Amino acid sequence: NRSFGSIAALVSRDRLAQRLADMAKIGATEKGGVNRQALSREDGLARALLTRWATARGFSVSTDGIGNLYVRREGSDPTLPPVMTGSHLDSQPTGGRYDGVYGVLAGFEVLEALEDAGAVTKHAVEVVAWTNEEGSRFQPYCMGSALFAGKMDLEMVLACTDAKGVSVRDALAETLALAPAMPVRDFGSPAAAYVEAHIEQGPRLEAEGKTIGVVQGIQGSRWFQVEVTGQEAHAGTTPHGARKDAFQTALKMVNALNELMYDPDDVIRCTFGRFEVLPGSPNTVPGKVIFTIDFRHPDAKLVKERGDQVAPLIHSLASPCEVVVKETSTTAPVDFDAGVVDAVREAAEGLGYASRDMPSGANHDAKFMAPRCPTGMIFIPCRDGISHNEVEYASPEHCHAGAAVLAETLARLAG
Ligand code: HGY
Ligand code: MN
Ligand code: MN
Ligand code: MN
Repeated sequence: NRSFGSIAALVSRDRLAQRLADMAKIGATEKGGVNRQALSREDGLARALLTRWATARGFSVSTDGIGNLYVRREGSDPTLPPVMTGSHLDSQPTGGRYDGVYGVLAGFEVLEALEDAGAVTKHAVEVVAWTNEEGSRFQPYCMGSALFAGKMDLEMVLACTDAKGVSVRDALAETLALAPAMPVRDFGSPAAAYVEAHIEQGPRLEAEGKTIGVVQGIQGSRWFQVEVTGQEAHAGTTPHGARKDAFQTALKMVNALNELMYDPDDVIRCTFGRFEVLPGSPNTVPGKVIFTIDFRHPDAKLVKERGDQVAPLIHSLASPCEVVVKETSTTAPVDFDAGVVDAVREAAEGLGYASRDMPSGANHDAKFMAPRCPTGMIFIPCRDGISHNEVEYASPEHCHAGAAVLAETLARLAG
């Protein structure tokens, strides 16, 4: 009962740009980015703002045991599962104004366009703001979508603590208190499909002058946390032969891991994002080092085989210190549903946007939705391909284009 493009025509570039600007005020940093870490006060304020916007438009809101925030526009057939979209409101400590937020607000813009059109969809359409996609403050990442998909245990997640020892359980209670009370749903409610819009966080679309990325899937990734324990000692009096120097031991491990992960084709990704040397005093031999490993690759076999060598290699280099290696996340590569991928490509072509098929190097909540229901993603370019950085930027035109493609894709899937 709707012609192609009729919903996209009501997607407003300026309304979306304004909501992105309003949301970016929460946790705004000096350099124009955001620090809105998972289950922080800023995260709670962002959820409260989205909740206010949703109820002002007559959409219903609900949450679940980990604080995922669902904004729902009813369909004509309540027996059908919703078509879902969304992303995350939490950010890196020095994050940008678009990573995650764009997908939540592009989804919200689609709900508004459907409402403005007085459109009747068979399926309800829901926008989700997933809890802790980033995994920066609390590991593992994607706690919200993983629990929704039945891939993590709630008690284990609630017991996770940040570097200061604050638990997810306590942080969640504080965050939820900042938004109005709302109905709580169980995990694992059915979904007819899930489509997530996101900035590319890489340089390809911009380099090729393409507006839309038709995402084929997401590479595999394995995260480790390594704790090396040696013995604090006096820097002036302790012979090197008598030291249990946690830094020197960790350094050997990192050098060996760099060799293990060396890839002349530059496809492997291996990042030591956190590296803490304690106590951090110039004249005390380091007694403890904590470091993280973020290893990724598109090939499932290589992710398994190369990833399985990490812990044994680290243990083989531990002496004279002690070492504990924790694997905090393991996710295999996922391929998105061909039907949804085609729907995204046809929407982009139908609306006249230059597009290209491409993989995702970044993890997304769509990784956990893919085994649950037909899933796909839409990328838009971001300037210089920069993300996880306060200078992250996507133009209003590209934000609008992604939301228009999302609108037509969701309208088609919602019937
Ligand atoms: O780490 C990731 O890939 C995601 O952007 N948080
Ligand atoms: Mn993201
Ligand atoms: Mn991110
Ligand atoms: Mn993500």
